[in-house]
Amino acid sequence: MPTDTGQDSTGGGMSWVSVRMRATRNGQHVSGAERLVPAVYAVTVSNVLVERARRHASGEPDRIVLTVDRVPHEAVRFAPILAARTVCVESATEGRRAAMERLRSLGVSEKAISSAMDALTHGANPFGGNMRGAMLIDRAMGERLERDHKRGVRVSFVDLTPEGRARFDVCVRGRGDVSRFRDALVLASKVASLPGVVADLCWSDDPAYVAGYVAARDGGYVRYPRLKERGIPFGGRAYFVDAEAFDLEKDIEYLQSAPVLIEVNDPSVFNEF
Ligand code: WAQ
Ligand code: MG
Repeated sequence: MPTDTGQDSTGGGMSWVSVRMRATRNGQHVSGAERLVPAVYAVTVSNVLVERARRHASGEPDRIVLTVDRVPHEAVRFAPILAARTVCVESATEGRRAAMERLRSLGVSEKAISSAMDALTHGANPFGGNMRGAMLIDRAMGERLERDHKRGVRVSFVDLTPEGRARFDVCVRGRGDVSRFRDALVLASKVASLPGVVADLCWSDDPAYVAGYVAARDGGYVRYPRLKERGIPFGGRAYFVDAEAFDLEKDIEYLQSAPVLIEVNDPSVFNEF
């Protein structure tokens, strides 16, 4: 997206907008997406998200809710994008073994790893099915720390900077549809910007999307092309935190509602993707 606003995107009095879209059919979630962009793009981006909701692979929604919030530039914070690399596993079994090994090396206990893997495998929602947000798990004791185990922690108010998005597009040109990878990398970069989070494990709940990742400030975003078998409708996210360093009140608030723009200052972050 060009920055032809006559203002530098890192400040200069520019205001921003958060645009969030959520589409449902018969009350069931169909798709959701969000952007954080200079206010002059509010209408353009709203159109893009509505169009996206209408063409979603899992069918046309009967309700699209668009939420547009103004975000003053003083409120916007910046965090670096995580470096991304792919570990070319050939099966879900091999992928999970590699992901578990990485989690161990990041200091996540066996107990915490197996409770997260188990929840993601069978649907992390205690009432059945998937959660809307992520589980928050004590990396040592393996206990769930968030209040609402059904919803979890939903990371929001995050996007690439306009310059970062342009650079991302150049780096991934010709690689097919990388939108899921991009959105996951952006979310993971916000999560990893918190010192109390030691690791982030995820795979999609989309039955056709079998890739997943383990992300951390330490070592970046490591993607595994296979973390589950095709056809499985369960997935989720687990944020492993250091209970001493993670402030339940303040850090959840940051994840859910602090506006954060992810910067791409070093283009070599995509070299191994
Ligand atoms: N914040 C926290 N958790 C979320 C959020 C969010 N904003 N969005 C989704 N989740 C949780 C929720 O439990 C979903 O069920 C689960 O994550 C999976 O969401 O190729 O597409 O949108 O490198 O299906 C990862 C691999 C793709 C990308 C992840 O997740 C790659 C994906 P989905
Ligand atoms: Mg999904």
